[in-house]
Amino acid sequence: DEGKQQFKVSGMTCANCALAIEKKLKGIGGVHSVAVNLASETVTVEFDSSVVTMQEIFAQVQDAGYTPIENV
Ligand code: 9UX
Repeated sequence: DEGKQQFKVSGMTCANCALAIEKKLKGIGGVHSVAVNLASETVTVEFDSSVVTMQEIFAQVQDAGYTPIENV
């Protein structure tokens, strides 16, 4: 099933942060697209929810050193 979710990320303060999160999330199986908006500190992901969960995506954001805040 195709899922789409937008969430805020705390600690993402420069373009390299945004790129690091984008690369990290694009490396997850089942993630189809990642769009990071630095100005609004939001990330939008499209993913196959039968392959990967938001829980796993949040865990990967944290593993990259950032804090996923909440779904928006
Ligand atoms: Mo920029 Mo982000 O120097 O952790 S990469 S603040």
